[in-house]
Amino acid sequence: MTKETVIKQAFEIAAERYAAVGVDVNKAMEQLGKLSLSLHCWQADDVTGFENQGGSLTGGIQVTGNYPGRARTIEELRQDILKAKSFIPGTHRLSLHETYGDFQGERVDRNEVEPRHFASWMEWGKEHNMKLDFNSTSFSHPKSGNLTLANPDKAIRDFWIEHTKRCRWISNEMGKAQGDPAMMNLWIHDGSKEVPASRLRYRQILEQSLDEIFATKYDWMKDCIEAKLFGIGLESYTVGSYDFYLGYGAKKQKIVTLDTGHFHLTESIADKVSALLLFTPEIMLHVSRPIRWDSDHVVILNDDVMDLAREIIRCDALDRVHVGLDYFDATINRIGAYVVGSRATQKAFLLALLEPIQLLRQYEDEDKGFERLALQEEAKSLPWGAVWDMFCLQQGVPVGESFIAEIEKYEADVTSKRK
Ligand code: RNT
Ligand code: ZN
Repeated sequence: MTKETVIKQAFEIAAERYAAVGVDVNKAMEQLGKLSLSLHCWQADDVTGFENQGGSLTGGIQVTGNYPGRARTIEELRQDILKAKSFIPGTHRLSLHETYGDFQGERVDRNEVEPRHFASWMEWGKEHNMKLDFNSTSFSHPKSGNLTLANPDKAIRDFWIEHTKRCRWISNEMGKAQGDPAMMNLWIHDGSKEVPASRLRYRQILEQSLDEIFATKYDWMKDCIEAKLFGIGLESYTVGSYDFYLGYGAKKQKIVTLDTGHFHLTESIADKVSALLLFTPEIMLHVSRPIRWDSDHVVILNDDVMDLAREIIRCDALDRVHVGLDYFDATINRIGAYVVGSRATQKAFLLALLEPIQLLRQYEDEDKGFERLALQEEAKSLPWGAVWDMFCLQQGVPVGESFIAEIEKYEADVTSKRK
């Protein structure tokens, strides 16, 4: 039997097993095909960007490892992203940070950036069928310090307000050019190592800065605000905590970004989805994998990601949830890291789409607790892998582990030669 025949036969059998519990596998694959991930551009170069080449990463975030082959230029980054994309089924977006502009050797400070610095990205995105999302960048800059938008020093605060306003403008131009709003994520690292004398003071300042930033209305971008628990060196207090942004988002109808690494480790992010959907317009996700802290390990198919995807599907909210990735691992092949994390996220959504939800809900309505539990358990071992393989085959990307050798080849031919 050829590999293709094996995949097809396994799929036929799987389809029958799923049909027996009321699940249409073709419909699930069709829905999965429409789910675009927003791939984070910063996995390929360890969050370096193209602004101050050689400057160190600040803002309480850290990349560990020094595996050879980091993308050093915009050309290398684009080449790596296209390579990664070729192993990920479906059509995806690209999330850029402000520091990834095409500055062409010009020194452009954060309060001077303009849409023209992203013109080549917009063309590139169009050419490769990748819509763009955007992020303002508060870290890795001489004015970053411990406080940016929440800084009592008006000069510094105004610098970052101007930066963030310009990032919204850029996002809007991206959205307009691609005929689809760009998601603009606002995450700042503001906080302190020790407990401040007034937690309130900085939050009041941040609220005012945000109001000023959001005063302009745009049609082609959507504002997302990302909270965090703590940063390295900023352990005692984070101005933009979850409570802060949840409150702000609910009050001002902004999209709250849930980064799966930004909560206490036993807190369920999945449980937040249905609550946010009731009170905020949409949800932005940063899918990541925290190990003991916000370590940004490569996403794998674990319970946290499966629970999260399942909740989104159970809420029938694929059209209101934007799935971005956010991790950075420099200890392994970086293109491999993209592919493993992206495919794991997609697998979680496939599993969610294959859940025999009608039958589970029927049991629940009938107060049949044992039956519901038993079916949930049985669903875990239904042959979803055969559906995943078929999805990859249909989408023209490598099935199963066959992408490993291809990434090794790219490493031998391209990334290992970057010295
Ligand atoms: C940091 C946030 C933020 C960044 C990126 C680079 O903890 O998660 O989203 O990871 O903006
Ligand atoms: Zn994040």
